[in-house]
Amino acid sequence: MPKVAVVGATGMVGRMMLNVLEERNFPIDELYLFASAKSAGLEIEFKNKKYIVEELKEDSFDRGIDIALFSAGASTSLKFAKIAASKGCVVIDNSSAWRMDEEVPLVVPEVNPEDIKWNKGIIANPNCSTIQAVVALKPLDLKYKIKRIVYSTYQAVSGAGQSGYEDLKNGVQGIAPKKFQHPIAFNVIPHIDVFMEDGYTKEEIKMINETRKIMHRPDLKVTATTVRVPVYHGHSESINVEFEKDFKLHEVKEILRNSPGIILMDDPNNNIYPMPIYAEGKNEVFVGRLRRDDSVDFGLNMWVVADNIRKGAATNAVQIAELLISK
Ligand code: 2RA
Repeated sequence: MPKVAVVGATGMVGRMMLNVLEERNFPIDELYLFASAKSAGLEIEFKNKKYIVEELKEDSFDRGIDIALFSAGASTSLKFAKIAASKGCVVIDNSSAWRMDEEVPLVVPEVNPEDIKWNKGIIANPNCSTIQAVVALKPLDLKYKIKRIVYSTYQAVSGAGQSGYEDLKNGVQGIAPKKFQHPIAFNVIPHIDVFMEDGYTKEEIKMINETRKIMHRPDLKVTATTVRVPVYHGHSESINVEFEKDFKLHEVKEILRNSPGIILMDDPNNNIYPMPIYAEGKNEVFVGRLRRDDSVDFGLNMWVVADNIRKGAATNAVQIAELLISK
């Protein structure tokens, strides 16, 4: 059984990683919890046993740790992932630090599990909004070959961490935001992460580049608009896809219904479609509102929702760890 570490164990995603490891009964010989000096000494319970959080240091991985799940931000990952890998540990990193590095596979287990084979000690977990999109798109790309994607996202405040969550909670009582640039309560903000020179935000660029890398389609035409909405948990996405080949809507539904990690929720006559309040706490990607886009030859509109802290982060990371130990 592997020795496992969670780095960033006290954060929102780190705690969820522990929940998911426990729920899925991931085999663990020894568990180590790391965080910054500020959180060191805190106690966290895992499988009815209390663990003390340790400060992450350069020698933290000198104990034969096999797998480390990192969710402590890009600067921590840049500093410590290579140190961990040099000691024989495989790092599954939830930050953006390594995602576009050519030496690092970027993996969604339902989409490109084979890419874990060429890891050199670091495997990157994609951005939450990308993960749920590619789970829904990959089976359709295999059958009809995607020509172009237009993403429009409606992203929950928890994607911005605990402080994003607090901004919404306080905002409904009229308290000014600390994390976001504007009030998020009773508002939507078309701005996630920083603006780049071309007018896109970094979140939008992540969706574009990561989709291409995960789907092995470097030239795929993709564009995105990413928006923060006053929802605690669960990112929603309107995805407009144009295929090379024609499709039948009933076939698309059948493919999605039978694809791993997807729950089809598409019964408009009964008001059934995915929504964040239903996706919260679940590990699957929910897909609905499927309809033809007749403004192009072979176009499809879809609505895709998932729990951003689970499938968009912790669950995907634990699934990668499961792939590693299943080899
Ligand atoms: C967000 N996608 O929702 C980001 C988190 N990685 O802010």
